[in-house]
Amino acid sequence: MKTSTLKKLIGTTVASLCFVSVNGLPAVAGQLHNGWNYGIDSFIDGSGGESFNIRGIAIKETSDSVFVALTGGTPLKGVANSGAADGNIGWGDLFLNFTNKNFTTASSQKSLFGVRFAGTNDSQVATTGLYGNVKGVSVTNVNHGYNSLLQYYNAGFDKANTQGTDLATKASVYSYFGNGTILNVIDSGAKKLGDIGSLSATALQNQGLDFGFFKASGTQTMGFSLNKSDLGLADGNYDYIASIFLECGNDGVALKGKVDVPEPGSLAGLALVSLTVLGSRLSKRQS
Ligand SMILES: [Ca+2]
Ligand SMILES: [Ca+2]
Ligand SMILES: [Ca+2]
Repeated sequence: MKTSTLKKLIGTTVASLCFVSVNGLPAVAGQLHNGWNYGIDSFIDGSGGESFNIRGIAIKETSDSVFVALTGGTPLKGVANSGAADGNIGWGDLFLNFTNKNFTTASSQKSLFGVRFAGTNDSQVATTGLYGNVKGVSVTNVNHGYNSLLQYYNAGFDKANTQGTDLATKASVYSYFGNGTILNVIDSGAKKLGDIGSLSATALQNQGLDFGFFKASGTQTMGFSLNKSDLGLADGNYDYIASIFLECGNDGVALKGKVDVPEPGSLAGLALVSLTVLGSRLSKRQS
């Protein structure tokens, strides 16, 4: 086969891969840019200033991994604060809700997934990682925080996009979280499903992350990756809502998206295999 024919074939394969990937992206929610799905948070709803202000969340999926990125003013290891029991206020845990029920229902039924990615926070699970059978519990009371979401809103933070662009109104936030206790870390009864990989701002940038496109870059950008197979989902498309609050409840953000779990040996998988084979043939020919 001529090299030009091979190149054409590879071109076709790449085009069909892109087509598959476009179809796998969320249809309604989020703001898509360069393979990432973004939820941009209000810039003026961080109680206590920029150290406690989230600016955005973004999620990207590949065939086997899910990447999560966060940006704002809160460092991964939190901020020293004498009002907190452990002298520090930082990030809570990230929750993933695939149930199509609201957060409070999914939490009380222990049907959330959760990720502890901040190794020094007040999570009730011992180590960082992905967890299943998750219920949320609140640690706002030991982090100089809000007793309820109602109290947070009444303290002057009734702004647009307080839970990001996907839960833009207070009514939609109350409908999802209720207006009571802010459940912000994984409870101790959760089951560990797998480890996560920590990702620096540079590593995320290399994955195409660009909060700057939305003028939403914070001074702190961090993230992690998890293995899709650790979620234990059968092949199919799954809508989810991802959400996170700081330990004090001083800010939070949510994102609606879709995860595609491919069937083993599916079209995308086969296309990827043939692309790899063709690519290696081509490079052999050229060498
Ligand atoms: Ca914010
Ligand atoms: Ca703390
Ligand atoms: Ca917020």
